[in-house]
Amino acid sequence: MANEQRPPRIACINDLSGYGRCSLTTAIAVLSAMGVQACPVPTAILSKHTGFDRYTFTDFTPHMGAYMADWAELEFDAVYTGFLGSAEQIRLVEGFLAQQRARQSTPPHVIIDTVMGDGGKIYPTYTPDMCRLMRRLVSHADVITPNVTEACILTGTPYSGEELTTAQARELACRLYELGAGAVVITGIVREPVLCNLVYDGRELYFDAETRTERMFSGTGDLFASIVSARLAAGGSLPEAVSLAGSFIAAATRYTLSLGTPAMEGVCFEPCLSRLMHPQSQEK
Ligand code: PXL
Repeated sequence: MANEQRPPRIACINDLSGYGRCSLTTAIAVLSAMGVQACPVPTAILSKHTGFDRYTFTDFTPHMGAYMADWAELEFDAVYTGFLGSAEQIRLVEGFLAQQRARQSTPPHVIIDTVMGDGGKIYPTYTPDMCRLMRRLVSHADVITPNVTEACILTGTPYSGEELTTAQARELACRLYELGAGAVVITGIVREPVLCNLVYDGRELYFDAETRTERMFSGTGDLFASIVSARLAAGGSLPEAVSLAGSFIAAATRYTLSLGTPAMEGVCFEPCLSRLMHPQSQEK
């Protein structure tokens, strides 16, 4: 739990994509707006995210071990992981989690955003060995936030689109939960006319619904996991965190649609950040 003398502190292990609003640029902005100290561990440095036709990619794996070892005396209220670019990085994250657990009497919240794919396709950087290690990594999480594609990959379920019946969604959530995380949130399930996030903690299962907008934007998964991580680190409950994340993304997406910017540029969330500044006062 956060030390009352300072803001909550989160280690954010994710890539830095210079353009396109995702991963660390999103996490740092959102956490800061929510009064949480964002401490980044870059996994890779890209000029733009991989949805663009052209980008540069610099793998940060060789530097991550020393970087995180240098943090051995620091204590984090949460560890939040996103895009991991190699099998070695997944092992390094496991080591960092073990280091943090060994240090602290109250272990950190662990939020693993299983960034592995989208739209039924696995990202080209993801190898079968990384999938195996990611299945192992999620067993250390308090909360995992896969989209439907990632939920299918993790559970070996054939992907048949983002639209799921209640029975299919329940089956997917139960199979994910069996991988060992404390709670599972499957994001972006289409249940016309709404878009849902399914929450399952081994006891309760429910859908948190938002109005569906006509277009989808990249980086919404990063917004979602960042908001959930910040609320949990600040002592909020998972249902409250999921509801805040869903309503923020819906509002910021509607605003972005009104601007007419390209989907690749992500959600223009910056002018909306004030909605996150006092989340307790935000009603749906
Ligand atoms: O938003 C997920 C994400 C994170 N990091 C990189 C990406 C993407 C999605 O395309 O390319 C580098």
